[in-house]
Amino acid sequence: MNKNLKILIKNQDIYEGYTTRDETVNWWCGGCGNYPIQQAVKQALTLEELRRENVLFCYDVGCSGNGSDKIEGYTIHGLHGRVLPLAAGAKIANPDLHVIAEAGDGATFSEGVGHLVHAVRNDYPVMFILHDNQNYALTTGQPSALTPKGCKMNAAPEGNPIDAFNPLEVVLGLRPSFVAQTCSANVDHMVETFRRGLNHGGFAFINVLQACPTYNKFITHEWYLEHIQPIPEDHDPTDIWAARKIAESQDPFYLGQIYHNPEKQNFLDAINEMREADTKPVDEVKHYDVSSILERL
Ligand SMILES: Cc1ncc(C[n+]2csc(CCOP(=O)(O)OP(=O)(O)O)c2C)c(N)n1
Ligand code: SF4
Ligand SMILES: [Mg+2]
Repeated sequence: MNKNLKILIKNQDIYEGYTTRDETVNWWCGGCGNYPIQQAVKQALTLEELRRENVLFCYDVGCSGNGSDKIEGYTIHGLHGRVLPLAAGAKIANPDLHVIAEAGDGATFSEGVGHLVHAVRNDYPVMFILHDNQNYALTTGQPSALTPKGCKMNAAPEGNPIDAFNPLEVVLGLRPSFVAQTCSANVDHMVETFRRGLNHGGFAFINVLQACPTYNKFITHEWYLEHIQPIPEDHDPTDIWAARKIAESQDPFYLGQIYHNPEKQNFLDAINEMREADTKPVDEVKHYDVSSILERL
């Protein structure tokens, strides 16, 4: 039996802790990549033996963000494009939490692009999962900044007239500490990538190429399986120029650890050096007795 499967069976209670039992939740469309992404997140947490009380899930708005009703645990479901400041604030206030932020490509590269830039620059210790389905899915398939030029979408029936960003190239230009790419067509690969992101200690940017067969009809899991390849074994992830070369390829899309800068100091280490304090912000929160206010309600 494979080693991971043995650990998953041994830790079944951890996995079950994240599993919603509510039969009334709305589900995603058939064939949607959000299912295997959420499955892989739960497996990665189980393999790392991280119980739900030690984890905070921060969700943006979108089909991706609707993962918040389909998982048990501490969750914040924020405004569109604003998940990263929420995640960073929660992590700074309570550094012992493992903070996972998830957002769509529309939120991340349009409404929230300023937050992304500063999350990478500050190296907040957060694992960030980009659900890269190359469209604004929840609002029914409009082109996003990651939709390839020429794609016929809702609100662009003649084809998207504008070139897309390459998300990896954008982030590599910001001096990140961790950049990886994986795909919703490969659960095992996502699990390994998320485990690496959980152990990173700084801002782990993980681009998940995600199938959305409803609005990006040609980008199915079958299509991805023909267009993805592992990063060549001789790739040196500490070499930024090699990373840029890997990132620019879109056929194939390379899966794996594209870049890693172990020298970068994360935000918490940087501020702790300045504060010279031996307390965490969460230790400094005062306790107030609100019982008299509650009695008046
Ligand atoms: C500030 C703001 N702008 C726009 C919207 C409307 N809106 C909600 S979800 C969404 C699309 C989400 O697309 P994406 O972020 O890629 O997530 P996906 O649904 O594809 O997972 C939009 C435009 C909003 N709620 N708030
Ligand atoms: S519209 Fe796309 S992203 Fe949204 S649930 Fe359906 S397949 Fe998934
Ligand atoms: Mg999207």
